[in-house]
Amino acid sequence: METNLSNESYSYEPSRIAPGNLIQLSDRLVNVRLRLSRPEIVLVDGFMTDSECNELIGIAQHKLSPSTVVDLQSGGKILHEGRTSEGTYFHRNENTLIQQLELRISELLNFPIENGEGIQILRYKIGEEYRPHFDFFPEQEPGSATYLSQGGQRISTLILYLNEVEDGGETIFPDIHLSVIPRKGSALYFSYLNSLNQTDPLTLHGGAPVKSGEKWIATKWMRKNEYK
Ligand code: PD2
Ligand code: ZN
Repeated sequence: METNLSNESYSYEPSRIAPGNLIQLSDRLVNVRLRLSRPEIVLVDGFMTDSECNELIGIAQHKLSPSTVVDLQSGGKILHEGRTSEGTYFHRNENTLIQQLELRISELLNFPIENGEGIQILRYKIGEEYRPHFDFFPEQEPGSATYLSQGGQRISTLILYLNEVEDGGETIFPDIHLSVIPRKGSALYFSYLNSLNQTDPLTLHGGAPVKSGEKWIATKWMRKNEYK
């Protein structure tokens, strides 16, 4: 399969996320604030409590290391000037908070926990950014093979905003001219793989440089198949 280059060839399918302004999950009622259908983007408020956000930052902050990107030739992980944050991962089920979040995410997305990668935490300091990129793996590149062999292609991303950013740090979608301003406890979902294995080129996105304060997020990527 090739990554499609024109939006015309991506076929949009019904959202996995329930309709309505309020979505009742087993432990929380969350508020939908924005829905876009092409590309599919959903913004939800009240996904995490302030204390959950603080706790997640607290357990991540002592184990950060410089973020990497995938080298498309070798499949290795390399440092890159386009991604200057620091980050860390938690395995699925690693602790009680992670377990609760995994369950909540799987209920919001109506998708199995088993298809999720471990939650990634990122911290951006002033000037740090993640330049526009796709979260799916380009299938024609040799370096993608290792990643695709475990769980298949990524289908969607959920970004959880863990703090308020004084200035900058928006999640940007340059091709559709959209900026999402981080809000503590909110969740931003976007999906980019359909049942025909097409990937949506309109989901090019990035993390704009932080201008003042710090930015903390958690990212959950879902795969097409079970991820071990
Ligand atoms: O920090 C962000 O807003 C951001 C932007 C783009 C995070 C990611 N991508 C990611 O974790 O993939
Ligand atoms: Zn991304």
